[in-house]
Amino acid sequence: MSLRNIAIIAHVDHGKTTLVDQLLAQSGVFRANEATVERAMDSNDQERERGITILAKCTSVLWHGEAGETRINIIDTPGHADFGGEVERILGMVDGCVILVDAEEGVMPQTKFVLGKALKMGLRPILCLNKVDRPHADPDRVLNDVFDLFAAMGATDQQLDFPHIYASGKNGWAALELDAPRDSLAPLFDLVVRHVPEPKVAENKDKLFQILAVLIENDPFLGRLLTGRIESGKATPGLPIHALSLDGKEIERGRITKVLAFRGLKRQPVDEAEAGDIVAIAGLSKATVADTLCAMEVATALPAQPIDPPTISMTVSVNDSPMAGKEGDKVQSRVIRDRLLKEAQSNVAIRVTDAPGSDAYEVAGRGELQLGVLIEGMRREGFELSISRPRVVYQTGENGERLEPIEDVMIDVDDEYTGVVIEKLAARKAELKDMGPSGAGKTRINLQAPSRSLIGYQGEFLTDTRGSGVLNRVFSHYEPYKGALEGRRNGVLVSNSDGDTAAFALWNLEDRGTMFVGGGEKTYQGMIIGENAKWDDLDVNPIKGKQLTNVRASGKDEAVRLTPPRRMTLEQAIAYIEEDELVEVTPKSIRLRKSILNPSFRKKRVRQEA
Ligand SMILES: Nc1nc2c(ncn2[C@@H]2O[C@H](COP(=O)(O)OP(=O)(O)OP(=O)(O)O)[C@@H](O)[C@H]2O)c(=O)[nH]1
Ligand SMILES: [Mg+2]
Repeated sequence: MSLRNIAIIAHVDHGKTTLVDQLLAQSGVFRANEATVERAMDSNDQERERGITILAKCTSVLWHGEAGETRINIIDTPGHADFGGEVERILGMVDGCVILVDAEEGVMPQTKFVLGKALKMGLRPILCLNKVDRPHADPDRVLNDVFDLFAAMGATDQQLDFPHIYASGKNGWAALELDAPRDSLAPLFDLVVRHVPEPKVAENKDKLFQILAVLIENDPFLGRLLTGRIESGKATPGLPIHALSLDGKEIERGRITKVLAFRGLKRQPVDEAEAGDIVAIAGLSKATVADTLCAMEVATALPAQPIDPPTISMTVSVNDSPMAGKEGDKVQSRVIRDRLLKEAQSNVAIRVTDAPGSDAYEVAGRGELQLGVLIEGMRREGFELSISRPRVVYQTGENGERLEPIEDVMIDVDDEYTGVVIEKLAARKAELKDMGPSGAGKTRINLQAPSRSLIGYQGEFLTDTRGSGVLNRVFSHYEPYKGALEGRRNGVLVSNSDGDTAAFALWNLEDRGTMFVGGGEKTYQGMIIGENAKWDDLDVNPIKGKQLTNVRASGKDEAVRLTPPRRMTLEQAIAYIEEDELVEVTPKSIRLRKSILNPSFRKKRVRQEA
């Protein structure tokens, strides 16, 4: 039986996981009762809730097509830039890839990013113009754009001659021509089998065993599982192996305890797997991604892409607010530390170090969303934490100068909001690259901006564009530090007392700004309860209202009608706070606070020059 290894790559939400669902369904791996779950590969809670893929996952199908029977290993990759660090390593273990592009949205920043990686690895991608069913889909325009993109990215002649296919993953069809029948994904399966070569390494079957670990996870029963494509030899349970780091140092010795092959949504222990196949290996406990697992006789590591360095970090510390310990049961510094270290072991993109000060840890990762996912996960496990404002991780240039990460930003907005968006981003030291109409009264704006200036911008952007704008960003490169930036323009309203908020008191405060809390909620001195309409911070009393002698409304206290408070998600809260503020996270609440609760010890906010 022949074998193919492919990865599905695309910009976030262009339909990778949905397509994989249908590939699984049409190859018959679901039993009747399994077929009902949408995006079955997005199997963890946060993936399902957020509707995005966080972890790359492997699956495998048997396809009986025009070329007979073929096993196809398929890797579904995350499209969001925060989780894109693994894509390059994943592309290293496949022999082909399908690049999906939404036929309505067209080429997006992450399309460019993943295509660039694929071309660099020498792969010959298959272009899948997806979501052709969408009302404004224009697959031929998008095909042209992608061709230009291939050319602009220095594709070889062979790569430029890429095959393309039209599809609606959701509706389960693919077709080589727009007017061809739209009845199944068979044309895509057959194209993969025809166009993607068999794994080259398959000829190394009789050599010594070697595999490069590409994905890592922890299984409650089997312990650490390392997934990769067997580079040479055979994997069999019981085989003595050792793990070598990138530089060839031995990390540990052990034995393979299980070899797991991917079969649909399941993994199946097998007695043997050969060079070329993608499997998960159990048995080692220290080896990680980018390490080589190999027979004892092998002394050199396989070449690997080193792990990308983290770009942002934040301080995680114990919750020391007056409400500490009331809502969660994991509150001690030691428990937090153990949990963070455990995360860093199985998530190669996260780094944890002790932070200055007591009971605080520096957690670094690839973006606000990635860190948000970690904190949200901990919160659900019962943790209480304090989180600082994220900072970018600087690098040092050759001459000792400070370098900061710069991102490509691509924005689609209704024409009328173009002005405000450009103005805001210019103030954040973004450079306009180009802009132009993108159809239907929208403008597309391309910029480059320091990552630093984008922390917290998303929320403001949505407000400025009345929720109609779409902002995409992806890491580009490092540049010399661009100088200080203007901070948040508004100050905050800070509670000056402990107790429950009173509706009347809040009603009185409404003309000061926007409230973050409603009536009857717990508050404490130093807690941020709203945004001041002015630039400075204001200590206010949300507990006791002044006598409302001048109010002639319907009279009764209970009749006070409050504007609904602005509720922030965890990520929004983390992005909102300033240097001297914290987010208090518990299983039940997300509160904003001043790091110093007592106003007499707090530094006054200084006016930011506009
Ligand atoms: N109209 C239409 N919608 C689709 C199609 N395929 C997927 N979608 C929708 O697009 C959204 C994103 O789909 P996903 O499959 O999660 O996209 P993804 O590429 O896996 O996203 P990430 O893994 O987060 O990068 C979902 O709401 C799908 O229902 C399609 O062929 N047509
Ligand atoms: Mg997905």
